[in-house]
Amino acid sequence: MYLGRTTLSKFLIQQLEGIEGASDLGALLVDVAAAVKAISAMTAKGALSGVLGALESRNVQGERQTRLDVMANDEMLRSCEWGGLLAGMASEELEEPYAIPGEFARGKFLLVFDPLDGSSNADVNVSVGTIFSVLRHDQAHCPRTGDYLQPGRQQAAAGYAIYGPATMLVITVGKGTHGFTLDREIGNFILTHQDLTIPADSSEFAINTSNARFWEPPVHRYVTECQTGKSGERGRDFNMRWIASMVAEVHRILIRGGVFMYPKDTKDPRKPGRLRLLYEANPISLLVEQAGGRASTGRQRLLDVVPESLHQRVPVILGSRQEVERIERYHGEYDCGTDRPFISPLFNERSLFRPESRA
Ligand code: AFP
Repeated sequence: MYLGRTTLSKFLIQQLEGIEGASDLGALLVDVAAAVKAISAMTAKGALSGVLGALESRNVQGERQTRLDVMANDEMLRSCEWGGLLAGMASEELEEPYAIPGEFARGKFLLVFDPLDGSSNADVNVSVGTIFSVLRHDQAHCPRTGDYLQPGRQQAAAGYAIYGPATMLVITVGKGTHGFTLDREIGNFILTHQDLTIPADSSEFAINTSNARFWEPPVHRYVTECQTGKSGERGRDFNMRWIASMVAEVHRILIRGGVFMYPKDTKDPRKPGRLRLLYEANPISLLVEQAGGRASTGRQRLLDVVPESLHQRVPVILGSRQEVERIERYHGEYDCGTDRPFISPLFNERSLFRPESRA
């Protein structure tokens, strides 16, 4: 394939050879790409679009919706509902799954998405994105919520768009992770990053450190070691990033390595993490694994988590394999109590986490 010349459609024809439902899956990804082009045009207008800012409404997460959230959601539904490729859709912005209107034929895939991840950043002109996951539904019945609750390892395809200085589409159909850059002059996505590969090792981590007092000890142990750098356990200095747009963090990791953490914390005991499993963690985890990285809850491979509800949240630790393996090891040592010599004194006296409260 030629970088800088191969279009998304041409690449998909070759990539999907031998995959079940190849032509419909390829056509669906082209429909998603069309939606992404329209969302890119919306976000590129910035304040000129008159759609920045938050609405009074809140989504099922209880989070304030932005006008762009709603418009991006509508765009995904309108672009993908009519092609006869989908049995149904689910979105971060919709409490219940979206039924394909009666006038359109139904297909054998489910599309699950976060239409505008990081949308709170749109007002300050920081990169945002669309994250999507494709599941199979080859049952005769209309999909019910339970049909969406498939572990991430069953995804037929996954991807994200990042609306940054350039608009890019990064996808996998299970044969590696590949990046396409939007050429606005011809309105086409062109292959620019074939077979993205995450370096196994890294000295860059991303986490919202304002939540440190709510973290479990293994996360605190890992971050403290990164912060003590050369003079500590790791013997080398680390760099930190936090953009508050998962898509932007993940894109950086796919290009140059690193680890992204939104771990389990005690900030809101009802929520085992901030990020949603079906339309954030699962598609991103498939892309990361297909690029040679690792994606974990800290205690389990993310793609093996069996969903229990449509908007379920999950702890997310992903990126460079060796760093994620180290964090998993720290969770294991904590859970079986062999981490005592390593954890910060903070967790000895005044700890939120006393041994009897071990996970
Ligand atoms: P929004 O879509 O509500 O802006 O949330 C973005 C996000 O889900 C994810 O993309 C970021 O990594 C994370 O939240 C940022 O969370 P903090 O606001 O706690 O930093």
